[in-house]
Amino acid sequence: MAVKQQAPLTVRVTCLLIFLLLQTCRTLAEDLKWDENGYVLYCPCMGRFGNQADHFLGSLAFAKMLNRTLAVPPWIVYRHHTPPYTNVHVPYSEFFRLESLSAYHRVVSLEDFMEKLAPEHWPSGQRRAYCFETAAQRSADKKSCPMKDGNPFGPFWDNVHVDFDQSVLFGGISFSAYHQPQWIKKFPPSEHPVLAMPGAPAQFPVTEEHVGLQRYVVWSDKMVSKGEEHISNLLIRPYVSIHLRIGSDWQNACKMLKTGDAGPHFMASPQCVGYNRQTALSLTMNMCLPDLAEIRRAVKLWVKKTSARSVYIATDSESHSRDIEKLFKGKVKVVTLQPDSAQLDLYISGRADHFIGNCVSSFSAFVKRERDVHGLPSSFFGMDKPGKINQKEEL
Ligand code: GFB
Repeated sequence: MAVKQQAPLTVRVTCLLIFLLLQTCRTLAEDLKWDENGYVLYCPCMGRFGNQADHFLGSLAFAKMLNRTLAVPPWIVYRHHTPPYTNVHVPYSEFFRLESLSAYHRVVSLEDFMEKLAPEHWPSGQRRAYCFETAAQRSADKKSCPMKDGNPFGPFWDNVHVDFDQSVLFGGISFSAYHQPQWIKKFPPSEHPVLAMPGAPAQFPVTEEHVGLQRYVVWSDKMVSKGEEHISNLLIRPYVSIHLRIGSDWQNACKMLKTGDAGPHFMASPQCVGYNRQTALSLTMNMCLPDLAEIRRAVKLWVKKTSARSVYIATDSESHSRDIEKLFKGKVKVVTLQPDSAQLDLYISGRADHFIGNCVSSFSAFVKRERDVHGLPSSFFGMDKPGKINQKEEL
């Protein structure tokens, strides 16, 4: 009699787990049901990662305020100097867990919305764009929302194969909670199921009340394992991470401080000078564009305070790693990633024992918010204690 041989237990358990995983994935994908409360769609068309992240938090809050599902857009990554030389649209879930957002509010990825819901519920021919009357002034007939005019607008909607058929204009209304009743009255979901906008329905920088939403922006498993691998292979704890935002575009932006064209509220600066315009601290040049002396001073201070054994440098330009190495006569390991990766820099900085950021940069602001969520300490160049200008600079 032939005896039927069974696969070893480990193989059977693995197969069962794979089967269950596939089933769960299939259920999640098939479970997408149309939300009668409506949707918010937008293009993260302003700025690069840090700007888009600030806008994302406000947009999430806006969708919740209107009780609509947020169609989470991909990140727009600009590749002007490296192949493919066009914008890359990176799905949100490549960097972060989409599921973690659900603890705050209902979300669906824009890609899933387009693939699974739009064909039936938002078919082409019935796609309305919503924008401020002032934005429509830029169009040729002054009545159309400039949804696809230029870069990154056109490529963004082309990426999900969307053309707009009609425009709905509005005015005298803002994205803040103050105008919630007007939004609901003006655009009931029964008549306006999909509010698709040319830009984020949010302020930049993120408002103080929405800073805490960062807790729902949780790194994807892939990013965690890549990031942790880099930390354990390259760094020795405790480590201090610094963000050097010193490239040419930044040098130009910070010139506005010298010419007096920028007040204390300049780009992401409310994070360190304070959100209240009346009581905001002044913004010094070292807080925007720290010189080498300030970089060395701050690094030395925090390495000493934390007894750091390594320093991680995230930079958009020069790393100054030699200068920093010299400060510690080879006793502290100095690390910078080559080739650089914006998201790995953010991840590694987020996990450091201390972080020195740039007060004006929204790239630094992402790290600062995440660290605040986890109760980890941060400071800024030119501001050792957030909310208190360094003594010497005040003079
Ligand atoms: O993130 P972001 O909006 O911050 O834009 P800011 C800066 C971009 O520069 C990042 C790169 O998204 C990265 O692509 N970058 C900056 C870095 N610092 C680093 C770094 O430490 N490591 C790596 N790998 N990349 C705003 C822009 O930048 O600055 C606006 O969004 C405008 O469009 C303004 O240009 C002047 O708030 O610093």
